[in-house]
Amino acid sequence: MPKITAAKTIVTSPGRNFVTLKIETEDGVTGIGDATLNGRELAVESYLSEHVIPCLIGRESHQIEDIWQYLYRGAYWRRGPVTMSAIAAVDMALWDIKGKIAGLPVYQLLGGACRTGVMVYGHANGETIDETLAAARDYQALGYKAIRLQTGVPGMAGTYGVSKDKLFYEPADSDLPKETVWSSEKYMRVVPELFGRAREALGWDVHLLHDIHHRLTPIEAGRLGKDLEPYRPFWMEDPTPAENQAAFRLIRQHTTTPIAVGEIFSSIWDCKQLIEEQLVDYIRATVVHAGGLTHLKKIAHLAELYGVRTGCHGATDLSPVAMAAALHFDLSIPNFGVQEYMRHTAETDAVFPHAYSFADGMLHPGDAPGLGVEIDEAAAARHPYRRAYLPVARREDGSMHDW
Ligand code: KDG
Ligand code: MG
Repeated sequence: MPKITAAKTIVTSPGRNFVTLKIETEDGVTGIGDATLNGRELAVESYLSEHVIPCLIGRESHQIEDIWQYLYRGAYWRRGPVTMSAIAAVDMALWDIKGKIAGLPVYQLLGGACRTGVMVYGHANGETIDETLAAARDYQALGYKAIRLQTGVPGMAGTYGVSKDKLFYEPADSDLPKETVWSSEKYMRVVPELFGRAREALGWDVHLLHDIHHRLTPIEAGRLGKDLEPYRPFWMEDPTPAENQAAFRLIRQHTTTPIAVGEIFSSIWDCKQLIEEQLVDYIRATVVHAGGLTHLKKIAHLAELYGVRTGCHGATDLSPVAMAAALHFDLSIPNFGVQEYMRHTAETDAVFPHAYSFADGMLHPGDAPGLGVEIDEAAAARHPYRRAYLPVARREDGSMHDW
């Protein structure tokens, strides 16, 4: 079994920051993993360089589960986004190496394809409902079967999900956190209107999604879900902060609008009650922030028992390496729901050449051995790290709110 002989991190910013771990075996096979944690990139980089890489050298690269357990249990300090993103990067890189040695794409190692492709959703957004609907029509023209709709809220500048550049929404765009203003009352008036107009303009043969981004109280979320029911949304995402998993019981009592949660979860323990009590319909934990493929498989298997499907996070702050890993995972599990897909810029794609491709509303990871993504280190070096924070939100009276 090939031993790990070297590992290093690569930090690059082709339009936005990415942290990549590269592991090499004694046979010269290399694998890469994504370790990007938006706005906290160097914390994960340092955790990897200072605390993880020294423990990897000399280990058997094929022993993916044992290395996962070693890094998780062996740290004593468990879970949390920094630790779990670092473990995820190691895990992805080891699956990549195993696939390259086997000469197989990773989805074959995970059990083989359960479907012909991975249905993805794109982000349509605009300052006004008309702009959002125009963007949604562009996505329909590109072949998308599922579209997320976000619109500006009258009377509020800088609404979550509304970008300057239509295809490349990027919220982490300032050297210090930008302050935005939030009003749940104003927001809750505009979203049902958006969905009503969307059904008139786009018809019923397209899945429509919406991200609340942790902004509402449980009872507010229950009311918004009820108001959206006539328009049959595919899901409402992150309706309320999820630290208190029991809070979702209240939302469930009031609405049949499906609920998706989990993009900021880092382990199966964050999902456990939501899944076991069937308080959500889609679990959005993703490969880079929830411990890699090894851990995400366990979350998906638990969800399968309770009829919960997956809907992995796939914003642009997940690098093409994490996107590829998610696609191998999505293709191989029975309870896949949908995959988020925000297109990366051409600059990012040039740093991370990849085998996955989009056609007819679906992504496919391709059949290159391993994950099917490489990092062009010379191109990466041309884009040095730049500090970039996500915004923060305050209510109209100046008090802090969840961004
Ligand atoms: O880093 C934060 C983004 O990934 C997040 O704001 C995007 O909520 C998001 C989504 O659903 O893509
Ligand atoms: Mg989200």
